[in-house]
Amino acid sequence: MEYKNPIGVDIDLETGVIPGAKKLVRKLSDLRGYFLDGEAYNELLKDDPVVYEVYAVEQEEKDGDLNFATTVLYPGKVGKEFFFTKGHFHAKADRAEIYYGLKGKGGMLLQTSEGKVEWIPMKTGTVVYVPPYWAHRTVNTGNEPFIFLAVYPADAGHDYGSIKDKGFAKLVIEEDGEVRVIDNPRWSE
Ligand code: M6P
Ligand code: ZN
Repeated sequence: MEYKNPIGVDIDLETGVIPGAKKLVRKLSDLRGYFLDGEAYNELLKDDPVVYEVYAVEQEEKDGDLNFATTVLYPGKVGKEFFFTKGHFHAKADRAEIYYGLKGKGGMLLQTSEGKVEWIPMKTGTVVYVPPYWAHRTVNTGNEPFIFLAVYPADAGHDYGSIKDKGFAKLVIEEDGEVRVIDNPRWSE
């Protein structure tokens, strides 16, 4: 038996940084086609802001092992639509995931391949269980970075395809100073 070494790391709860983790940066230009308001997207693209960063500690893609990652999702909007992560199904679609809110506020959109959708608000201390077969996207509805931890099977993988093509059935927007979860006018099953 080959034993791996256990890991203990301290997440910086102010910045979300996991020391030694692999850092991934997603800028607005990486999210082309994701937001409803194309004009607002092109305008903001001149600055190409960072939308989110991921600090991931990942293992080989083996059954039974676990990965963990923090995400720092910056505040911002494209038109009325709050900044969000791309969102994905798992490549192994039956793999579940746990999210834990560390800082800021936002929420998670979850959706099945049949288009059933749920919105779960999140703040510091919120745990979200993502069941098998649900796509998931996080949204920052506040005005500071929304930071959370995710724990997921090492062999889950990411399947971005259908979300990239079709989006979610709901959009999370700001209207009259309120957070609203509305039907996506461009949604088609
Ligand atoms: C969480 C986890 C990661 C994921 C990241 C960003 O940290 O679910 O697996 O990569 O969020 O989300 P996305 O991959 O959808 O851009
Ligand atoms: Zn996931």
